Amino acid sequence: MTDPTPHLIRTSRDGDVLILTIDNPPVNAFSPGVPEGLKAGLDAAATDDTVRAVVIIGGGRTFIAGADIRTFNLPREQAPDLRGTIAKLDAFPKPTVAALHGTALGGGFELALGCTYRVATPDAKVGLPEVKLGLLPGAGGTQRLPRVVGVKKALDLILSGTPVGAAPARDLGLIDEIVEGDLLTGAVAFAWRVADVRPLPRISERPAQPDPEAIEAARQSIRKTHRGQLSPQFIVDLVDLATRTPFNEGHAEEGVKFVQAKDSPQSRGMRHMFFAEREAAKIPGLDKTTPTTDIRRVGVIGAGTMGGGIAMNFLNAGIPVTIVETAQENLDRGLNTIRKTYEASAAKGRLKPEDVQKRLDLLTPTLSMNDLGDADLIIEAVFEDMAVKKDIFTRLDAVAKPGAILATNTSTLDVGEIAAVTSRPEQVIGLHFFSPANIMKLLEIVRADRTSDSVLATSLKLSRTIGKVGVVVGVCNGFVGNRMLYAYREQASKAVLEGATPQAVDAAMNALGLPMGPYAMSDMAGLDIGYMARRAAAERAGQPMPDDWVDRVVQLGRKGQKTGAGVYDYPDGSRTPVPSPAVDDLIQAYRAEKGVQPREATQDDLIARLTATLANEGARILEEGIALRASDIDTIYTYGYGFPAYRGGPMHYASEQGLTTVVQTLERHGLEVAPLLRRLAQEGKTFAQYDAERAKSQT
Ligand code: 3H9
Repeated sequence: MTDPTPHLIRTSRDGDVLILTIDNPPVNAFSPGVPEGLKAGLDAAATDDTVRAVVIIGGGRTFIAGADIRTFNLPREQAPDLRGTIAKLDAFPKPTVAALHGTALGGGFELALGCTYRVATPDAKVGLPEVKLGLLPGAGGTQRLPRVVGVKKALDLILSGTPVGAAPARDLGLIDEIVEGDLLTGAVAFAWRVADVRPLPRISERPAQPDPEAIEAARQSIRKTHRGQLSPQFIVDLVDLATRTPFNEGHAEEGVKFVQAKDSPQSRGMRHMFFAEREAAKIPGLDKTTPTTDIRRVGVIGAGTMGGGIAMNFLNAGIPVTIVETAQENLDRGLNTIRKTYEASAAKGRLKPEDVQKRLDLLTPTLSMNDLGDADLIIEAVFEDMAVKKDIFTRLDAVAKPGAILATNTSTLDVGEIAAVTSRPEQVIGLHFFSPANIMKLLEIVRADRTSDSVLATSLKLSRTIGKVGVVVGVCNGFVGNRMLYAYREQASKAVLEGATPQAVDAAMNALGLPMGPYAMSDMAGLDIGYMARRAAAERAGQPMPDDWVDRVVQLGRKGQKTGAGVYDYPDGSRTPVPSPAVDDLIQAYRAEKGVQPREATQDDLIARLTATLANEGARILEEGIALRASDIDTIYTYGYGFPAYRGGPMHYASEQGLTTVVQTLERHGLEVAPLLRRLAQEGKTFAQYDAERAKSQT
């Protein structure tokens, strides 16, 4: 037989089994060329009497990892026909075997479910992660999965989007056989065994049992877990539908809902985040040839909340840590917190009990910095005081071995100034973790003026090793995330001065999808922290501290949840914010003092004002070269500050609103518009276009 499939599919034969190999690296996404090749191969095999069965397998490192996400912006007629390809498989007159390795995800797994059989390597993973892109499985997944695993399990898998391993997938009936040894050989052997079995076991012909309780429970749960999101609601409706209609009807409805979800701003936002996160790892001037250091042992200075959390990242990754404190009491307290955190994880079943001790065994506590001589990376995590940090780095310079990376976890201070006290400023970098450092996924990697490429490349690699999303930023007060936070808080404060209540500001941000507004968040973190940072920044700039009603709240001794009172009251040790009459009085007196006549602000106006402020500060950060791309800013703000991924981060959100609208909002509130933002608005462009143009000019 001549090769009928010149596209992204390779065709071969093993006796009477036709093998279709998808060849679309790196992840065999279902791109244009894949459906054409598969369909042509199937058409040829259907009429060829010498073919008794078909095996579909992925070339390279994986089976199909899903529809090609980049094609979702194409006009419908140009989109690769995944649903049509699976329909062809479903109607195919001979057995089809999907041979799975790597990650069979989304449309890839749906294609496998459209085959008559599935075999997999022991380490393969299968799943339907579309919800993480604001989508739903749109190629039969919502209709086939409940027919195999039942409504409850199907909802668990599709709503979590978390892939499952081959063994649990086999136990669920999603995989027919696990192949030890060569996958293709095993798949062909399986195909021979089933070649004559009739009728063909088609999932679409099975019934799905109704489970109204599971449907109701899922509806309740997504209100909390996926607040404000569209696609999870569609998913529950469609899985329910699978139990009440013939396959074709449910499948048709799934197609309609998929397009609705795909065309929604929510999915555009989440798809933007998918690529933004991956783009952040690409730094102009660095490539695979940039040398990196192996980080085999880490030192952490400071066993407080931050130092302890930082240490845990490395212990979790199996990297030994030496942790240094100045007093035994502080060291003991820090160790105790780490132990308790691990024990709590084990109690919740998130960590095997034996792993608690294994991780603690990797930790060496000490009171002497001299014990850091064998560390490849040392991270300083003491309080924000330049003099203290300079002293530590001077001492570290004397103790650390040549080539060791010296990092500071400062969230505000000039990393270059800290580096300058050492004899090796090129080895110094900022690694800004976010609290709680063992949980938050963001790592701002602060490149100072003399940081070497190798130290930067090592830090980026390390961020992946410890499961963080590393984003490279430059030096300025607050770097990217905190600098934007300062501008946002300042604007929130002005909005309150002008008439909004703190709870209205928080409710607006909550409605946008942030888990907490600025005041609930400051109360939780400690109001005095921002106060001290502002005071220190003013001192550094040699200016008086700007007057702000929030600072007067702190001056009353109301430091947030920890003192039972901040912007809100927290009666009887509760963590639920309650509006405070005392703060209300304080705000009214403050307005009177400033001669401000309060006026109401609508929720939409508050959202527009605060998000415009974020984008405006972001635009300045971009202009100054502190961030490399607008998408990096989105990654930082989403992973570090709770901006909802389905809004795509503040820069993407501003582009969705239209940058002209954003400029008008800023002007309406008397704010100075960043020149870059004004220019893009005038040119009718988005921040994504700005990123794309810059990337082009750099190549
Ligand atoms: C879907 O299937 C809808 C259907 O239900 C219905 C349709 C009708 N498309 O992550 P990595 C790129 S929705 C396009 O660094 P890893 C990625 O951008 C889809 N490109 O590797 C990167 O490019 P670059 C459901 C994709 O080993 C490169 O591949 N599927 C896609 O760490 C390497 O990626 C998903 O949501 C794609 N689908 O992780 C799965 N996937 O080198 C999404 C990856 O230029 N993918 N790329 O930066 C993943 O979860 C991970 O990529 C995977 C590999 C686990 C596969």
